Amino acid sequence: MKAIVVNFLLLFFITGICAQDSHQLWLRKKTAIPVNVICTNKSATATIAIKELQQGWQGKRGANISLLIKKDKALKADGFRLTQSSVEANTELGILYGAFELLRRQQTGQPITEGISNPSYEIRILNHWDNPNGSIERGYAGSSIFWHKDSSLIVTDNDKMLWLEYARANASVGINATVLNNVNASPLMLSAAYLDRVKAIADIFRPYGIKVYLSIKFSSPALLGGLKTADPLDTKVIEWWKEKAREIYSLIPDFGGFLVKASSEGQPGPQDYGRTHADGANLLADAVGKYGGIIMWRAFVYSPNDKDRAKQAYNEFINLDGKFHDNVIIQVKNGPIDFQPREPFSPLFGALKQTSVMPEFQITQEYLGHAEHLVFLSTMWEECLQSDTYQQGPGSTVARCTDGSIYLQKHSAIAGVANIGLDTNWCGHDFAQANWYAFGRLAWNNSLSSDQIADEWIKQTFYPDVTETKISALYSSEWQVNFLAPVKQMMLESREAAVNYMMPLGFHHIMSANEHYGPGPWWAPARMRADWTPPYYHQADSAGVGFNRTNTGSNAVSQYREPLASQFNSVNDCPEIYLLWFHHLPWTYKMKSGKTLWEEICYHYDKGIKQVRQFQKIWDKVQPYVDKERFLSVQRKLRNQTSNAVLWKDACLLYFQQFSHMPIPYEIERPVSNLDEIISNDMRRRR
Ligand code: GCW
Repeated sequence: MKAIVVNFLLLFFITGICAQDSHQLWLRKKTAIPVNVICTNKSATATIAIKELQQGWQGKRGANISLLIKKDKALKADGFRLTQSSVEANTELGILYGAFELLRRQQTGQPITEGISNPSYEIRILNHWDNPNGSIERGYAGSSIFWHKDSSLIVTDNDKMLWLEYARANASVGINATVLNNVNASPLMLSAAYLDRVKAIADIFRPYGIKVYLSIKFSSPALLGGLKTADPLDTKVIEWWKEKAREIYSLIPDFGGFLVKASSEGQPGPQDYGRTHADGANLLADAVGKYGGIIMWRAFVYSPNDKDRAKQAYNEFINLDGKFHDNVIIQVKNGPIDFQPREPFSPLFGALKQTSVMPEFQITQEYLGHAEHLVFLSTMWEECLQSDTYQQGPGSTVARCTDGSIYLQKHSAIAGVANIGLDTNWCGHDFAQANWYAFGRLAWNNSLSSDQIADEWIKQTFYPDVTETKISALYSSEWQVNFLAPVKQMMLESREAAVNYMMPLGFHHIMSANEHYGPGPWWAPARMRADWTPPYYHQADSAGVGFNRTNTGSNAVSQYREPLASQFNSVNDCPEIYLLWFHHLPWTYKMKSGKTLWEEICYHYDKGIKQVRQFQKIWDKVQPYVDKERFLSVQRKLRNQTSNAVLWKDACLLYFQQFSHMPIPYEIERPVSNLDEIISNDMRRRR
């Protein structure tokens, strides 16, 4: 018996695979090596930095490391300077971020070279779409960590513990702000009882440098304040917001500001009173301005005043450029429609030249398989950030148009719609944690590569626990070849795979209605607003498929700066990844590969399935390197992902075949379901 126990322990230590709790994210407990941290600052933030270094140090035993706050003109905001033996910064938060960077480099085997690191964006913010009853719009990882299911506002010890862990995780990647509630906002959020809870959250977040923001309902002065109107030019309304701001800032002196979804999808807004977005945003900006508050005003609007939804946000905002007050930032989704698996960048980026503009990414996978599919979104965000808008000549990337490199914007920011809930692993899927991580890293440095981000995340999240002597061995070990490399390859390919089996070649918005999981290109109930139905987007008929946004169609191409407008307009020059976004083409259209458009569509769906099957193989093979709990959970999800990918392929190919009247190429695996069954199952779910 004794021998069995000894053998078991030996195995445990050799492999180093202890059942790591997925709750720890990329911040797994380590066997720390002693270090001597020298720091005269005793603030709460500095104390956290000291503790983190002591608990996570993987460098030289007994090293001296000093944390120094000193004026350094090369450093921006909470940036930091690293040397072999110190972290220097202008602020305490800079020290904390520097400490986390030092630890990250040690744990990921990157050299500690001397140099500075400045954040790309001043505000790096998560948006939680959490409701006061604890539900989360488009949330797939359980209920809210901020609001209880029974709507109770009592702050429990468990709440405090979670908020602390959440703040620490965010600070470790440089996220410094968060919006605590849904953009489809309840007016309740601004009532005294709710503000008390917001204060409790803010107090816990403060040492970690996380500022709290709230989403507001534009009609709050009427709904909460009992006024007759919420007209932004009404003096009583103006007073109401000023008074509300005073009340909030007396509780939370460093309150960040408001996020606003107005005149969009049924939400009230300034347009209800014949006013503009600028009137609405400036009203709020003036109320919070004297306290240093910010208004993030969303450009996700699409009143059907143009036949092409993709053009509407640009049309509503472009003439308001320069009309917003300095503390307003216009928050723009990456693409012109709505977080689809692939969209070209929104033409508002770079086009608004005298207004601060911030990108909004969606970390939660509303359109990308929820918490069931393994999809690493970093590559999608990288694609958007690196897209060239040409607005100020070549090189005017979305990143540079929003981070202050090109335009003299007063504030710079970037938002990510969070994928966080009460699930033990926070995000529902163990690999969805990588998307939270990636958002933070890109917000800090918008030119990081997805390859580097995935590399860092895997090393910190799946690394076997190592000791001082083993760390270097591990970097040259088979772990890299057998685990790191294949898993990284899977992550980096995963978004393209999802595009292939869901919406390849520029298809968009053909998912099933409401829950946005699975295919639904047929869905078009009578009397439904057309631009909420898939046929509006794919425009399939016997003549062909795709949305004509060229100058013979909606002319959405004209919202892009040359040379892009001409490039997107020309069927020969348009990148094939956007082909059906911009063009309506015959099924027999000849693609660059020599195949017909129909064949190319078929091969893309098929490729997507092959890719996911390959992911299953990769994952099954890495079993010896992962703890059982995470291995089985990811394995099960990959199985679901594959069957969902097959459903996507069958549904889309069989549906579109009704128009193309062409055979599915014979070397491709045949559909395993019938279209009428797929549709009737979909309808049944909906009833
Ligand atoms: O994508 C759509 C979602 C809505 C969301 C909206 C928005 C919060 O389906 O659930 O509402 O976008 O971004 O406002």
